[in-house]
Amino acid sequence: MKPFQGIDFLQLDDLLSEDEKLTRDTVRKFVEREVMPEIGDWYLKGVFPKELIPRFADLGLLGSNLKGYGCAGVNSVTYGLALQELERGDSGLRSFVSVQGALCMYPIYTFGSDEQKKKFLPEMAKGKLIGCFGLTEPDYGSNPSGMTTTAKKDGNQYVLSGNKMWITSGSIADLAIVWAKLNGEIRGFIVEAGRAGFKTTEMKNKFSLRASVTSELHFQDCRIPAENLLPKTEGLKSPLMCLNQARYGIAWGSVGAAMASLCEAIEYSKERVQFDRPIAAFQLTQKKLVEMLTDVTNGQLIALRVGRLKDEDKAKHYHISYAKRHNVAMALKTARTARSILGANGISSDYHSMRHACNLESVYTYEGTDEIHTLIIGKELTGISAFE
Ligand code: TGC
Ligand code: FAD
Repeated sequence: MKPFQGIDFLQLDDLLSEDEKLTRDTVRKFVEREVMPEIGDWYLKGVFPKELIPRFADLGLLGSNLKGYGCAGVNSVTYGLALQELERGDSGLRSFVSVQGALCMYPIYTFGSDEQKKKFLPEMAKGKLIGCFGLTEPDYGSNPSGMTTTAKKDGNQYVLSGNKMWITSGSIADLAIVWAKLNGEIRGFIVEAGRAGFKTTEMKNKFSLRASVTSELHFQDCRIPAENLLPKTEGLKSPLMCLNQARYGIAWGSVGAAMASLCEAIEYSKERVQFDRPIAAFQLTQKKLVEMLTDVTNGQLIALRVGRLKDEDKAKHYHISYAKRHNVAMALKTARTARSILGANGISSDYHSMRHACNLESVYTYEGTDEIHTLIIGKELTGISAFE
């Protein structure tokens, strides 16, 4: 297979700075050399490649858009382009980096005390401490405000009880950012692995995101020091602010998975001969490819525009919902269409589009389902909330 060239039909590279392109190309080469030869095997075996964590750190990918504490401090577009390249490898790798940076380092950075920031962020940027983010519960997914996990103050400790489910990196994490109700208000807590009363169970039987660890977290009268409360958290708004960061990254990452699928389909269709002609010569195939190209290019434009808005501090949560919703649905459709162009070969792990499609089924659901983002945008459009 040829090295990945990307897709840039509307010459969007002209809108990127040299630094942005350099980061994109560096991560692209890393994925080409260190991910693509192995990813099919990792996926089939259901293994997350932990050996890549130091490489993510070397490349400055962990908390890369945060400033100080050993983080790279890049702008939102550079951050997005890096996630695009990672997810062109596999959504599970992008998931790991999103959770570490947007869902664990960001809340410590934004809601933490100076001591918490100094203690955790530099080690997390180096990949020496791994984080997970526990919001979802067995009975509260789309509606996290109903969560039943509680925290109670007892002297200079908090006591946590409850269960979290579908938690990325849960069983390999050194610390969990856990959202629980304290006197009825949602607050964030840092729970270090190994605390008495805190256990994790890996969820193994997945068809999707197989190269990523997904776990349940169990808290049974788990005592943590009072200083592990994230002091500036207040209500559901705090975890939703973290989700904005991660959803933004997904808007770029999903473009990467779509670009990978389109490139694979173009290349395959030029080589595969049926009825004495490459299948790329058939009008129906060309129509599929052109529609995929149009969808991918629209996704690129959306990600770039929302990235620039974010860098100007003008991105609202509904802009991010728009980008996540459009780009994930677009990527899922693109990956499925690419798989159809590959015929039976498309179901083999020698090719990538079907793995992307299987992964994107999770991406369509996590970080707010497609329906939830539809309703967030619907609320902005009409002024009426469908949730109340
Ligand atoms: P609602 O009353 O609308 O809002 C409560 C407060 O929050 C504010 N707000 C936001 N703030 C920041 N960012 C946002 N996106 C916000 N959305 C709302 C809102 O203004 C209000 O503030 P205030 O000051 O008035 O208190 O809350 P609601 O209970 O009606 O819920 C709204 C809803 C449904 C949109 C929200 O619950 C939601 O987004 N649900 C989806 C849950 C979700 O996305 N879970 C993701 C879990 S983490 C995950 O999936 C990680 S996957 C990781 C990986 O592997 O990549
Ligand atoms: P439900 O909320 O039960 O939804 C089921 C269906 O009902 C969906 O189609 C939904 O859109 C629809 N629905 C619900 N409410 C409405 C409504 N008001 N109007 C219309 N339709 C509605 N969570 C974490 O906290 N941390 C993680 O690290 C994490 N990682 C994940 C990794 C993977 C691989 C997966 C699959 C999930 C992960 N999640 C994580 C959980 C994820 O965020 C939830 O699955 C998601 O928020 C949806 O919740 P649910 O699965 O309970 O579905």
